[in-house]
Amino acid sequence: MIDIEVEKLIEGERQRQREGLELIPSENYVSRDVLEALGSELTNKYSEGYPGKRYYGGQEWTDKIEQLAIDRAKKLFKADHANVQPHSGAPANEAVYSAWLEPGDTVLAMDLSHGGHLTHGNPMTRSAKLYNFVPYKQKDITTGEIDYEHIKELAREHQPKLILAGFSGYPRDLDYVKFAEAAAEVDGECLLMADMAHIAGLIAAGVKDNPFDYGFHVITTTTHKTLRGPRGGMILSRGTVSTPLKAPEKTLENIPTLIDRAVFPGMQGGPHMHVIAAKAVAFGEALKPEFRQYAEQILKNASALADAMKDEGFSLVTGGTSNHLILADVQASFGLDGKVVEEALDAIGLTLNKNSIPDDPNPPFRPSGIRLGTPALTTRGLREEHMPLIARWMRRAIEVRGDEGMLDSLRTEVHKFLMDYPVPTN
Ligand code: DSN
Repeated sequence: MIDIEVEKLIEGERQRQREGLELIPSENYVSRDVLEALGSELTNKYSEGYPGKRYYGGQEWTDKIEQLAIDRAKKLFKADHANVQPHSGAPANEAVYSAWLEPGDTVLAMDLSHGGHLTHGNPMTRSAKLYNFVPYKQKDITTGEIDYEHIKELAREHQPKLILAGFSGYPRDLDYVKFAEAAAEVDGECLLMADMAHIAGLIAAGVKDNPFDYGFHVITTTTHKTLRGPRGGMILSRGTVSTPLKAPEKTLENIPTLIDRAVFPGMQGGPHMHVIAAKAVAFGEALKPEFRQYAEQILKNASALADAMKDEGFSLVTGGTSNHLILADVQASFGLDGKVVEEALDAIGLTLNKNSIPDDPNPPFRPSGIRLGTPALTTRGLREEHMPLIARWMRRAIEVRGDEGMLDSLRTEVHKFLMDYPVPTN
């Protein structure tokens, strides 16, 4: 690069990623092909519209690229339709809301502290100001079991237009059949939407259930978590795709068309074609048999890490994990808040995030928990046998926090170990 100042900063981040271990469950290391697509000339191009129906000329290559991303996404998730243009997960969710709901309509979604996402009705968000979100929770936080009977009651009482299954901080599986039963309690058409951002790669690989197999109409996701693609979003749907001149009627059958119109021109302008090309690359990688092995290993590693953390004295929310992520109550385990633990681990090159636990008495900036996961470390080739070592480092860092010398020597140990497990460069 000619801009040395920026180059140095990027190099710093590259080194941070190589020398430390990424435990944030929503992060990953992408392939060289994904990086190359992201850094391509496609970033120069405006392509408002959809393949074959654009508002600018010069689309002979971009049309093919977007269509390839769409076709691969549909195949991966058994969808009738894929919109690969959302810039990230939050706009993908907002686009579905605006495609289907009218202001004031009711949505059932998981409570934030019980594992839901900000865009699932946090009062600070724009959608929460427009729509009436009614939260559901876990029935038993020692097992993580969702209160499905209560969801049914809420559906009967509030007659939601949309029921949302999905999470960003929930370490267990969802029972999609129960959500479909709740939707059946609604008199009119109720959209079943799954926000699968965290587990999209696991679904694509076939190691976790696909909500479409249980009657869901829409899946939203990001493309950069377990799916290991570029930072971005996507909306998959079941229904009929058409291109009417006027807005189609709001029916479940018309959902794909309603979504396309909600994304563009409803919410976004020009799609990021370099990101869409990188999505196509990532989807191609996820279609390969090796990706299933990768997804299986993520789950094995998460389960082994959860066991090892328990051995080291961490109290785990729901008692363990059934997916790629782990939530630990560090207040209960060590009398410390999540911020202190996050900083102690940062000091030795282990990156995770502080996180609220269900009905957390502590504020979000000093919550009682930490959240971590295994997608990125699995990409580096780590396996079950390495998980006790990570759990031990975590406990040691907590014990010696504040002692710079001890933290430095732990950091060196982590770095040396990781030299045998480099960030893949192919
Ligand atoms: N920020 C993402 C996560 O870390 O789960 C969700 O949007």
